[in-house]
Amino acid sequence: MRPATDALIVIDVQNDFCPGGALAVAGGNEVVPKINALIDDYSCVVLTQDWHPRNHASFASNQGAAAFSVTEMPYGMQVLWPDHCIIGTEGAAFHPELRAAAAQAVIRKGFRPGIDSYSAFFENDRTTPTGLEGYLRARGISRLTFVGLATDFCVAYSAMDAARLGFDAEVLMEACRAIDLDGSLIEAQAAMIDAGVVLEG
Ligand code: VGL
Ligand code: ZN
Repeated sequence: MRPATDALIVIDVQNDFCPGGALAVAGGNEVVPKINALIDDYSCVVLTQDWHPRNHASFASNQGAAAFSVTEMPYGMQVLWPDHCIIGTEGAAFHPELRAAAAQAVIRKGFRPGIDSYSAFFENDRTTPTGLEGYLRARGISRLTFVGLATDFCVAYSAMDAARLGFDAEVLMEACRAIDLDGSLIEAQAAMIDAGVVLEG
């Protein structure tokens, strides 16, 4: 058992990011047994859930643009995604084999139509908080292990924000899978190391 100051942060292990889903990550389902095996070691387990309204600005279909193209939003550059993780749908549900009932908190993100939210801590403007920081600090937690989907987007943004906020942040790479769009995985790995995130496994 890890000390009470440690938390496991499980990023977006949802049907739409697994094979057969709307924004499938290769091997996304493979993280599920690995994460399930870690859960009992942590006294604090938090899940994040990508949670978008149908009119979300990050959907290519709402911008008349091609999926995986890039556009400029008021808050910066934004990849336009296939419609995914729509509020209340099966695609937005956690993978059925994930031990989701063991989590004490679920942080939903990306529910404001005009702004995406990769990080578990802040929306993509890098300033609007999700509330996770306060939750963890109130519980006296200082060390975070990140696992889940996708390594190069939501996991990386979350781990880098954690390091920036002063948490000890590690990413267990074997329990993550990447989208890997135009070298985004290599870039994200370098950026995480620069930010002081420890990459394990
Ligand atoms: C994610 C793209 C869009 C992720 C979420 O979970 O990494 N990526 N929405
Ligand atoms: Zn999303």
